Amino acid sequence: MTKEKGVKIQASVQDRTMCEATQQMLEKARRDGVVIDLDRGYDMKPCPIGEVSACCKHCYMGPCRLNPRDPYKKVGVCGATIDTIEARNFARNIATGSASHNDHGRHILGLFRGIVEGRIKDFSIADVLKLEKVAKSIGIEIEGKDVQQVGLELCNELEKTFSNVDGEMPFTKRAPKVLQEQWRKDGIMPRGAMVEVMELMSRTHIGCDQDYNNLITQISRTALADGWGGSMVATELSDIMFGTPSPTLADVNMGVLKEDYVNIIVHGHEPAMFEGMLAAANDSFFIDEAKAKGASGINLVGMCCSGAEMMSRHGVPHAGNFGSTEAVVVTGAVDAMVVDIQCIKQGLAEVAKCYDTQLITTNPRCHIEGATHIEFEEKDPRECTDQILSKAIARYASRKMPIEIPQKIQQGVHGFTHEYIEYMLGGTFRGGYTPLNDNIINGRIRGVAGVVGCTNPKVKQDWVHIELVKELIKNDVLVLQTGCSQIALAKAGLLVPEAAPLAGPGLSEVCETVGMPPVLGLGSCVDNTRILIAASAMVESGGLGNTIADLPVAGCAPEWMSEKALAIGQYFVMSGFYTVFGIGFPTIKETKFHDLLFNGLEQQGYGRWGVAKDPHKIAQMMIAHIDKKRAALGIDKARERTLVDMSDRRDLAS
Ligand code: NFS
Repeated sequence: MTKEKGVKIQASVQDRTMCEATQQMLEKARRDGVVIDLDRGYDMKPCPIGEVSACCKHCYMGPCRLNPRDPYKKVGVCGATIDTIEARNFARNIATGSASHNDHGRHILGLFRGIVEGRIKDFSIADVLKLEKVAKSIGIEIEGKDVQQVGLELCNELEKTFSNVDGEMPFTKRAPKVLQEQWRKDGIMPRGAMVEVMELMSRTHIGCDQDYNNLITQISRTALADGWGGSMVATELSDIMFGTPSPTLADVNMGVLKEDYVNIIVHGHEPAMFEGMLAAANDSFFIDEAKAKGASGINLVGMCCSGAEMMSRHGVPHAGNFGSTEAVVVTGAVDAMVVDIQCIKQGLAEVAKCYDTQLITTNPRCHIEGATHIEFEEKDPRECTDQILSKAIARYASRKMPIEIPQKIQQGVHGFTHEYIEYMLGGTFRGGYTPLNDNIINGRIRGVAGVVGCTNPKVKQDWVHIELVKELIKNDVLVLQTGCSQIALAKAGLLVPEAAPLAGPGLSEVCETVGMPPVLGLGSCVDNTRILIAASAMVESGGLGNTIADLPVAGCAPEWMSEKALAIGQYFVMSGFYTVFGIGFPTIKETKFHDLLFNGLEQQGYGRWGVAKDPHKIAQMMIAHIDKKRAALGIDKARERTLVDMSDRRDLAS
């Protein structure tokens, strides 16, 4: 076993993570002499200049470094100011984040086209109603057309999401009218993702766009091309092909691994590969094969975002979030770790080697040195999945490692969607967002928050997520979640209706009446688009203003780390959300570019950015914003009255 050079292990495992299963595995890794990401992360001292984006390496006259403490003292060799440097760096982060989601969305569209054109036989359309609803939402006439024809027309229309060079991205039609008008007026209505990313990359070349006020337009257009483009295409088409989730009970945490089973973890972002694995793992041939080798069966579990999707759609157990992907291998119980794209740490290769786990890459976009590559193709999924199953069974049969599985497991309800929220609050006959809006107007629900995104080993894993969400619900803020944040709260036991008493009096009353948890899990990171649709439906329902920026809502990525998270944050801001990031932000507070992001955009009628490290401070900032919006809508008084009523009622009862 190897120990990485130069990594000093000082902090206790409790300082690294809130997750007890991950603590146990971190302890074991240290005993075994294996260094995993949680220790590498704490030991890394980030470059203080790069951390706040005060350096530029866009050309080879540099790299140029400015002084973060006195950012206007110097300029780059070409004369670039701190504002240009920060804006260009931010732009490239957004370009990468948006490109990642759009590449994923384009891939999902390719699969959908293969199905409707009859070339791909192993997948099908699972939700015809949703297909028709989505088609209608972007103006496709469905009357008298069969499923295949509607599918084909939807395909051709959504292709524009990526290939348009002018015109408007199809799903932007689903945004509130006022917001669409604003995007047009400000020249940030996204056209096609490829052209937006290309233009942003070109404008950030040395000697091109050197006014941060002009760069922000293309930054915003590229970010919107993510949220209202590739991410939304991925969510909607995945629902159509694999089924729209509805509340499903699922187990979360490392206790989902079973010592006497062949354990296979799928970790990544492509639901098609996971769906293919699920079908193959249920094949009696492989189950018999596993039994012949002494196993009780095959145990397929997920991690990270595609894991969150499979949990929502099929109740597939989930072993943990981004911060636990290396730690879970330390159990010795993982026979195969199967990965596709995005958020896959290269460090997995070394840890997998130490514990004799099969690390298998499956996507042509993501190979890892030291891993076995078995490519997954939708037109012949079994070619890949069957090889994986054989390798995992063989590894089970020759297990040499001692096995230690943390006995931590938590049940939760996952799989809420904007469609289900509509049904849950309104019922089949009067489904709609009116009951939610009414509860916001009468003050039982103070506002709605989206809490999403990664974990980051710069802070104690899960801690900021959990503290923040607890504080929000205590203050009657309904919380919608996705991705690794949702898993953090699921492990903490908040995704169950029984968590209602942790909420404030108004929210808990609504939860108890409806039988829902105060924290609703919506799925993976691309499923953040469900929050955009839900917010648009709230505007449409009436009583809460004319655009998303009027709503008493806020968003947060408490432990963000990726460029995708920045792209998501920017599309939320440009859709009207106040969006707070934990950890830190790649700008310097005293710069004009920072001021534009944190104040200027709001003055233009959009949302704005916020940043704070402490979860209680973040909660205060989000609640203050929600209250500001309530006051602007004139519904702040209603809430005061409701709260007096509630406490009066309690007084009477005591
Ligand atoms: Ni989203 Fe962060 Fe990754 Fe998913 Fe998890 S780390 S930006 S939540 S798995 S994409």
